[in-house]
Amino acid sequence: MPAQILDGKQIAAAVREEVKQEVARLKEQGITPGLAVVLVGDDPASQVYVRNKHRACEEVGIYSVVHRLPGETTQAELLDLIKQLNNDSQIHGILVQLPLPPHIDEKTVIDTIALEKDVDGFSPANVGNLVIGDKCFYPCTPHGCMVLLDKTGIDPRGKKAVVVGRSNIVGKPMAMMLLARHATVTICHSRTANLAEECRQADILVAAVGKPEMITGDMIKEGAVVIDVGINRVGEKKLVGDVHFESAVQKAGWITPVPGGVGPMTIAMLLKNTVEAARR
Ligand code: NAP
Ligand code: LUD
Repeated sequence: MPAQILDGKQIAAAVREEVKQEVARLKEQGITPGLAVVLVGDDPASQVYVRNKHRACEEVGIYSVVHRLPGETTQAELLDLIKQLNNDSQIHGILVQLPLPPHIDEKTVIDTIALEKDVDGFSPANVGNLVIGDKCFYPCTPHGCMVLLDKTGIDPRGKKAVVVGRSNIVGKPMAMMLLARHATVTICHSRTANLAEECRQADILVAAVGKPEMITGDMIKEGAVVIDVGINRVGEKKLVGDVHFESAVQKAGWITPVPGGVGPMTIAMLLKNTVEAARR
């Protein structure tokens, strides 16, 4: 029997509806949550994501400002803008869309965002809090994956989870969040000796690699939950994940599609974090 679909698009819509109601309640108390998104340069994918974030904010009543800066913007100019946003009382969340042009140091930029406005959850202090289990912002993409599991009634406790990819924005925080929910977690990467063998152990398999369709059905345990974080553009328009959907759907118990899986959840979690920032 083919896998059931973890419908990110639908679950994200339900989350946005919840957020909309929370925003209405905050507004009654005189607080309008505000998000500033900063986009440097004209990367086409980033433009799509930033536009979607802005639209999602408007839909739920979050005040949203997008700062579109030219690719030649200097690091000093970008840091000045972030400092200004740090001091802007209408802005509760600040997100600098990645990747940045090569002449700008991502770490310096992220370090400049005030901790209480770091709705991406990328700053060292926030990551530290995540690791030790203190109050923090959950990075949007792994948070979205966890909510997909929760809303579907899949409890990671005691399950074997394998995360393929160890990036700071997806793989590592994903592994930490699954661990916090009592999964037994393995993290795989480009030097993992036998990736297929590791993946076949997984009750929950998360792919965040950035390699089109590299996780194939033969690498998946019968009935596993497969979460495909990958977004890869192949050819002119086609979007595929890191998982080869056609073969994986025959083995998995649950699987996320691409598009319509993790992507919309990432945006919904950004809205949630922005409301949380405003509430604090
Ligand atoms: P990244 O920073 O490029 O990290 C990729 C990870 O995959 C690295 O840890 C790398 O290992 C590992 N890797 C590369 N080739 C591998 C191989 N052959 N076998 C095993 N592991 C391998 O990417 P990212 O930012 O985490 O993003 C991953 C994917 O998710 C991309 O397609 C990205 O577009 C997508 N993404 C989607 C969302 C969303 O909302 N849906 C959000 C963020 C990212 P090493 O560390 O050893 O190099
Ligand atoms: N930088 C992100 N860079 C890239 N997919 C996203 C993303 C929505 N600072 C910062 O938003 O959280 C971030 N914070 N990221 N990403 C990737 C990553 C960042 C990726 C996909 C989508 C956000 C999304 O909406 C749609 C889907 O999967 O259904 C498809 C949209 C399309 O490309 O047509």
